[in-house]
Amino acid sequence: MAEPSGTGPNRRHATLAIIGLPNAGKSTLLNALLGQKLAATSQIPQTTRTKVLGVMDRGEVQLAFLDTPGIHLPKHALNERMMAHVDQALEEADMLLWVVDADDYLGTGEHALAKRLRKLGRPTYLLLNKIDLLSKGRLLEKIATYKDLLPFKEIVPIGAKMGLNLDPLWTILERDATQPGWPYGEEVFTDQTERSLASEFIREKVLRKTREEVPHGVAVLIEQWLEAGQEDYPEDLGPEGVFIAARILVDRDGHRKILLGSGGEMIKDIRQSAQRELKKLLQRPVRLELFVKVDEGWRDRPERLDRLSI
Ligand SMILES: Nc1nc2c(ncn2[C@@H]2O[C@H](COP(=O)(O)OP(=O)(O)OP(=O)(O)O)[C@@H](O)[C@H]2O)c(=O)[nH]1
Ligand SMILES: [Mg+2]
Repeated sequence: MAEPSGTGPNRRHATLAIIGLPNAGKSTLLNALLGQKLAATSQIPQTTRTKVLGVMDRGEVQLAFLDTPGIHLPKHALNERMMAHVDQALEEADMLLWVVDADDYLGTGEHALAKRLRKLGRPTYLLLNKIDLLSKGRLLEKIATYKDLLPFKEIVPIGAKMGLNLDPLWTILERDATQPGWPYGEEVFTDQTERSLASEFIREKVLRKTREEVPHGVAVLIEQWLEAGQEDYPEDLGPEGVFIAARILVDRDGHRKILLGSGGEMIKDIRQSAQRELKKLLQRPVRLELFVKVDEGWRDRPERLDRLSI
């Protein structure tokens, strides 16, 4: 019979916050570590808006990873809430994984974060990400540039997107996870619901297909989630299917027009790729319907942010 969680005599754990500036590759790393997609990723900075838990049990060790929004100066209430998620993760974590884009230069954002982490004094690992974009010589230069920024526990070069050099990272984390017991049951993989994952994956498709100001003003609300037997469920979807209707909020009418695209081409494309992804996620037939709605100023309305669980 399986041991109940936390009771094995040698069981230990660590809670690790994955932190850093926007676009460093934090969510890509979370997905790579978990071997499954949990977090939306895109080339647009500020993709992640909340804290996302992913739990991995490896032998006696349980590692609880917290993906977080990229650290930036908040312009809207939305961004303030995003930064509150970072604060919370920093509070909860006993170890920090600071992900940097090693292909980018070390700037004021990194210096500000280093200062904050120095004060916090938590064991911090520097993950130099995107090593696929660097020559060995440049990587060595980068290590030299970063190494005196903080007394890092370790500096590990990785390539989250291709899963490069994750084995040494696992070895280090398993070695250093020393908190007694397991906080999560063996069945716990994430704190995200199917609905929240679905809305994030739909938003991801929007981010990947739009540019400039549009992605930052987009949010997705799941309006309907119907299974066989429920009223209005389209019976031709079969007994295993799920019908999902989602509303895409945009900040202004110009953005709505961009999202629809000429002759509705853009939204059709987004719908199709999101529907494909949701089928993979839910492992069942999915029919997705999308509606685009202008909700000016939603990023500064607390009740809207509550409804979006941000
Ligand atoms: N070349 C390369 N690109 C990567 C790597 N890891 C991540 N990326 C890309 O970097 C971009 C940002 O990745 P995300 O994982 O969304 O970054 P993030 O740090 O979570 O960003 P925010 O949520 O906005 O803070 C995406 O286009 C990724 O595909 C890598 O190892 N190599
Ligand atoms: Mg992210």
